[in-house]
Amino acid sequence: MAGKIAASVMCANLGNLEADIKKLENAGVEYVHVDIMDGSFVPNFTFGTDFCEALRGMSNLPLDIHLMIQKPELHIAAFKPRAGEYICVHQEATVHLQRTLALIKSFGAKPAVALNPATPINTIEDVLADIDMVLIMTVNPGYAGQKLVPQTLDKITRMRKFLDERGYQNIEIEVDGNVSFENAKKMRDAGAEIFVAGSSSVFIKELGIEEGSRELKKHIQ
Ligand code: S6P
Ligand code: MG
Repeated sequence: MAGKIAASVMCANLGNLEADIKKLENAGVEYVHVDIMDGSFVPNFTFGTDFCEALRGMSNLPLDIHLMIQKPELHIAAFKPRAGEYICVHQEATVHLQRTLALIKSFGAKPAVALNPATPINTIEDVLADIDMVLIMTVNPGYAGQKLVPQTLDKITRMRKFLDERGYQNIEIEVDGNVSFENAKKMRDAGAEIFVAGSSSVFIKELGIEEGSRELKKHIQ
C-alpha cells in the first residue's frame, strides 16, 4: 500500500485555515496532523483542545493529534478523542505510558507513541500490544523547519524489524520532521508508512498545497 500523508497544520496559513484544510482534502491528503505543545515538554506553544474541535468541523479528514505535553494522561479526555483519529503521546512525557495508551483506546481512538531522536526503540517493547502506530521523530520536537537528524533514518529500519520480529506487522510507522521529497523517499524505503508533511513538502509557498501533495505522493509510493 502507498504511504499516507498527515499534513502538519502548524505550517498552514492560520489566517485562512479553512481554505488550506479544504485544499488538503481535495489534494487527497489522508490526515491533519496537529502539534500540541505546552511550553514545558518542548520550548514552544501551539494549539489546544478548542482548536482541534474547530478543525473537526472544517473537513472529513481525521485528526492525527501529536501531544508534545508533559503528563498527557491528565489531558486526554479534554481532547475528546474520536474513532478514526490517532492520539499520540511521547514515551518521555509520562511515567504511566501503558495506562495513558489504554485511556486513549477507551475513547475509541487509535493510540500511538512517539520517540524523540535520542530515545531507544526498546523503551516501548512492553506497550506494543497497546498501540496502533509508532511516531519516530526525525527532528527534535518543538519547531517546524528543522534539519533531519540523520541517524533517525536507520532507526526507521530498526523499528520495522523490531516490530515485525515481535509479530506486530500491523503497527504503522509515522515519521515527523523535515520530510522533504528527498528524505521521504529514503524514509519510505526504510519502512515508514505515514509522513508528516510540513514546510519541507506540502507547505512550500512556491509550489502550493496541491502540487506539493502530488509531488510528495510520488516519493512515497
Ligand atoms: C515538530 C512537529 C512537527 C512539525 C513538522 C513540520 O516538533 O512535531 O510535526 O510541525 O515537522 O515539518 P517540517 O517539514 O517543517 O519539518
Ligand atoms: Mg508533529
